[in-house]
Order: sequence, then structure tokens, then C-alpha cells
Amino acid sequence: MSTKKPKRYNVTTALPYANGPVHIGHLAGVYVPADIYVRYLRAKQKDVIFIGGSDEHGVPITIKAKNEGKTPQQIVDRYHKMIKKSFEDLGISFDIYSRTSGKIHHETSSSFFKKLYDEGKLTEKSTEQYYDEEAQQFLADRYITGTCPNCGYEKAYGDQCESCGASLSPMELINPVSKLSGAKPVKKQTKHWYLPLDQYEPWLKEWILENHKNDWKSNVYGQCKSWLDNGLNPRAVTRDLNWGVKVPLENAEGKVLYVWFDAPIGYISATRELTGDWEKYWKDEETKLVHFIGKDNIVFHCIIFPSMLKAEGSYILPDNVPANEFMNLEGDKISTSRNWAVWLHEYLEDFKDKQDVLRYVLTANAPETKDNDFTWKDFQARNNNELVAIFGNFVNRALVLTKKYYDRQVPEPGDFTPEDKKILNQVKEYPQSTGEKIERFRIRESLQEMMKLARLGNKYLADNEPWKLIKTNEERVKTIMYVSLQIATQLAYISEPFLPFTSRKMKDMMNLPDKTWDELNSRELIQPGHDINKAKHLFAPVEDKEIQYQYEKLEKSKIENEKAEKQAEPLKDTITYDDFVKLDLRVGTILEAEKMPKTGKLLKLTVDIGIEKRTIVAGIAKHHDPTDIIGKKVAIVANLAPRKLKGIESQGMILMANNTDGDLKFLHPEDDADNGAQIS
Ligand code: B3M
Ligand code: ZN
Repeated sequence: MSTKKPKRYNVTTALPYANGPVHIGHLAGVYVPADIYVRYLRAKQKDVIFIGGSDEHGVPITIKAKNEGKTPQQIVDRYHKMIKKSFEDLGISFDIYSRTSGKIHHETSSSFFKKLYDEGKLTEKSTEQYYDEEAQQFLADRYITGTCPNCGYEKAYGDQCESCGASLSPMELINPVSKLSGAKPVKKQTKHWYLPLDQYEPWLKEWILENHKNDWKSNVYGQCKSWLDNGLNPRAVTRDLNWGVKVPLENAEGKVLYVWFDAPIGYISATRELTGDWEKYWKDEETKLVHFIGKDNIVFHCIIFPSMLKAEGSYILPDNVPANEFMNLEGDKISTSRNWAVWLHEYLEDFKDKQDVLRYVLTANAPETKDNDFTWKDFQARNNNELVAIFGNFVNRALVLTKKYYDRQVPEPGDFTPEDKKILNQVKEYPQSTGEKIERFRIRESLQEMMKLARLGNKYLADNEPWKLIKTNEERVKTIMYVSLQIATQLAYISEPFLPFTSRKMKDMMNLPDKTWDELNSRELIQPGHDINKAKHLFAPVEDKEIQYQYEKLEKSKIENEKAEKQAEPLKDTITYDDFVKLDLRVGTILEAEKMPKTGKLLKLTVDIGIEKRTIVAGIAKHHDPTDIIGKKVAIVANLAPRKLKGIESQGMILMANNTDGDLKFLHPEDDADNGAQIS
């Protein structure tokens, strides 16, 4: 933890892949909290830069391009523009939103690599990698899928299993298949450059496990610890692809930098694009570097990128990496491919002028310590019961009554009651208490703090009922309205990081000058005699039919997904009889069945196949309870080469029918079929 007060801040947000629009999961995890943090720092008059941009390299983009018959450049041009605009429209206040296909980024990342190479910081190694002979291409990362060796999920990618989260290399996949041609890939020699992460392990252990034990979030620290405890291996930083930053070496034809090598350097490139004075944000120890990211990016920002920076030698390291967990949607994981998402650009069309409502709901439910759920019902409730009924209602009452009684002038207060005094003192504490929470990345709590002030105002007016008192005690009403206007003014200011559009509206309505955060620590924020403008409603209720429309949209996605899933698998290529008889299929009986710890999907079975008893690991735990299947007769492949799943050797495979709904059904031989009987 940096003990000294930082001189300046460099705040970065994960660069979204420019292969699709941005959704609420991205916003809740990264962009909204980062924007709140930065807006707060600006109000504190800190020297801060806010860096964003599109990640325009990597296999997801080339795959999308191929599927749509477009060039990768066409794809990234389309989505970069769209993402940039939707961020702007939501008020994400980047100082720069750059892109990694730009010239300055190619130069920056290329010379970063070259420097590491020239200084002998990279190792060179030839290995066998999967190659698609039909497509004549090496299959990096997401160009290859197969069964996860960790959990048995059948559609794991070459770099990661999205089911269990394990980080993989293509060679670990069981039954690998090329995404390009559907063919079984062959192995072929190729040369690559590696960052020897193992050499950085002792340093990383000290830097993270000792120095950041107390200031990094526990989810971030925990993930780093588990990586470090498992030991680090050298990691390839180049790929055989033709889209990306070319490897700046001789004899490196057809090779580019690995997307996760170039993308974080994108933060540096963007800063260079922003200002000629960029070095102070990257090379001065008094700069506090903060990366806002989602939990799937932790290892890259906490282990790999810092090792790159350390290897390069002239850069500072992140001071904090406040990664969030995931936001789900209506109880289901958000998924771009299944169109299970609320897309920002669509939200902005459907809910014009409700940018702050989305910012509010995503912050109130921010997945800071655990995954959280976004539902449209909750969205409506938070808008109607909190923003409209509390915040909006209070401000509106205060301004409307000021117009009615005092022709829009802040009245001169009379004597304060002890309660008034208490409230005025409390009001002045809010900037401090809210700000402290933001600084500690407790953004959700800081929003609650701000809302506490709105609740305080709402309750103060409701308890004091100036609209009744006006008939009997005009003097007292002046004081009540004065106090209420102090609360409303403080709200106009401290809501700015969270609800910038609302704050702007309030400042316009109340004729308020801009103030720094520290100037808000005052008992009189608005003076008697100050003229306010016409009051307008800050928030409007969200109607049932608007929510209904959103549910219908989601329902459509669901039906389309089900349809897509139900499409029957096409028939495989014809095989000869000789091919078929190579399979040794047998009847067996399940004798024992137990769940394998920590996998969720795997059952360990003991199967009697007549001649012997076999241990078979099957990925059916989600579909069958161990106690229900003991004693069942099954069909098994008895001559499949044994393979290890989660440390247990599986000696065969149970034949299952893969239902279109994803369910797995047993094929049952008749009860009097003998164990060990051959199936032909
Ligand atoms: N584009 C991955 C992602 O969107 C990646 C982040 C890069 S941050 C340097 O999850
Ligand atoms: Zn897995």
C-alpha cells in the first residue's frame, strides 16, 4: 500500500473487445464504479486521468469477422464506434477512449516487446501446437474447443473453460476440434516467445501476498494467492495469427503479439495519445495507478501485466485492482452468444433520459463482493420507490414550496431547534463520509450514504409538515425551508459522481455554482436571498408496460436460444465396418456412484463389466443422483484409452443420449443382459 499521499491518479478500465456491444455486466463490474471514483477525484481537485479504449485484437474478433464475411477491421470499426458512443451517452467520463488497432498502440506495444527481447527478458521455444490442415492455420486460444480436463465441460476454449473458469492451454483439451473447419487438428512445430513468469514468482509473492494483503479486495487477493500457490509457468506472448500487432523481429512472419500482451499496454498507448506529458502518469512513483476490471481479468492485471512492467523496468505498478464479481440477469449468467443481456445502446433507446436510473440500479446492486442479479422488477422498484419517492419527492417538495411561499428565494431562517442544528451538522459531514467509502472502493456503500441524505431530507419535511404549519407559524416554516434547501443543495453536489445528469439538472434548477468536494464541508451551502429557478421533476416512474416490454424482449431471446439448441446435430461422416468393430462396447452394472468433490459435474462410478470392475468418471452429476443409478445396467465403451479426470483415472465411458434440452439419458440394456456381454 502506498503510504504517501499520491500526487496524481491514473485510472484505467478494462478494454472491452470490439466484437459486440457493451452490456450491463460490463457496466456494473467496471465502468460505472470507475466513473464514480474518477468523478469524485476530480471534485477533490486531484490530478487524474481516466483511460479507456477498445480491445481490437484477439481471436474473438477474427472469428466474428469470419462468421459475418467481413474483415476484422470492419468489425472493430463498427463496434468501437458503437461502444464509444454508448459510454458517452451514459456519462462515462473518459479523458480518452482509444483503440488498440491505432498506429500509436502498434508502435508502443511493438517497442515494449522489442525492449524485452533485446534485453533478454523473453525466452524462445519451439513446441508442438495444434494446426488445422484444411484451413492451414495454427489454432490459438478460441480457435479450438474441446472437453475441459478439469470439469468435463465439452465446449471449453483453448485458453479457458467458461464452465469452471480454469485457465487452459489447447494441448490440455480432450477431443480438440478446430473452430475453423470442425476438423480434428494435427500437431505441428512452431516457435514462440515466452515471458518466464516463474522467474517473477518470488517477487510477485512479496509484492502481492505481503505488501497488498490488507488493501486489495479479498476476492482479488484470493485469486492471486491461489495462482501463486500453484506455481507459475513461462507464458507465450506471441501467436500464429495474421490479426494483431506484428512481432517486430526477423523471421517472425505470420506471428503477432498475444492479445493479452498488447491489450494492457493499450492503457499506456492511450495515455500517450492523450497527453505529451504521459510519462508522469506511468513512471513516477507518486502516481497511483488503479485498474478497474472484472473478475475474469484478475490474473492478467495482477500477475502477468505487472510482470511485464517489472521486466521492462521503467514503469510503476498498479496500486490497486478493485475487480468486481459478475452481474447476472434474471438469475442467469449474462451471455453475448445467447443474447442474454441488457445492451447499453438498447437501454439508452428504450429509456431516454434515464441514464442515471441505470447508473443507480447497477451501483445499488454492484457485485462488489459476490455475484449479483439484475432484474427488471428490481429496476422498476428502485426507480419508483427510491429515486422517485424519496430523492425526487424531497427535492421537488423543497423547491415547489420555496416557490409558493417565497417566490423562489431562499428564506432567512429564524431560531434553529436542537433537531435543526443536529441536521445541519450532519449535512456537512456527508461529503466526508461518502468520499471515504469511494476512496476505499466501497462504491455501493457510498451510494447508500448519499441516499441516506435524501432520506433524511424526505423525513425532515414529512415530520415537520410545513404545508400545514404555514397557516399557524410562518416564521418556523422559513427555518424549515432553509434547512431543507441546505439538504437539497448538498444532495445536488454529492450526487454528482453517481448521478451526474441529475446533479446537473439540480444545479441548474437551484442556480448553484460549481464547488470542489472540500468546499461542501459547510453549514451554509446556499444563502438566504439566493434565487432559484423553476423546479422540474428529476425522476419519472417506470410504468409496468415498460417493464413488460423488457421481459418480452428477454423471452424472445430465450425462445430463440432454445430453438437454436434444439437443432439436431448433423450426421457425422460415414465410417467403414472396420472402423466400427474397433469399438469394444459392453454391458455393465453400476455398483457404486459418488459425487467427485469440487467439480459439480462429475460422478465417480464403479462398474462391473463381467471380466473386471472398472472405475469410470462420467460428467453426469447435474443430471443423475448417485443413489438413483446404483444397480442400473449400462452400455460402456470398454477399450477407450484411460484418461485422468480431476486426478482420477477413468477406464472407459458410459454411453449416454444427449438430449436436445441438454439432459443426458442412459441407454439401458435389458435387465437380463449379462455383464460383459459384447454389444454389436
Ligand atoms: N478485452 C477481456 C475482456 O473484455 C479483455 C480485457 C482487456 S483489458 C487490458 O474481458
Ligand atoms: Zn472446466
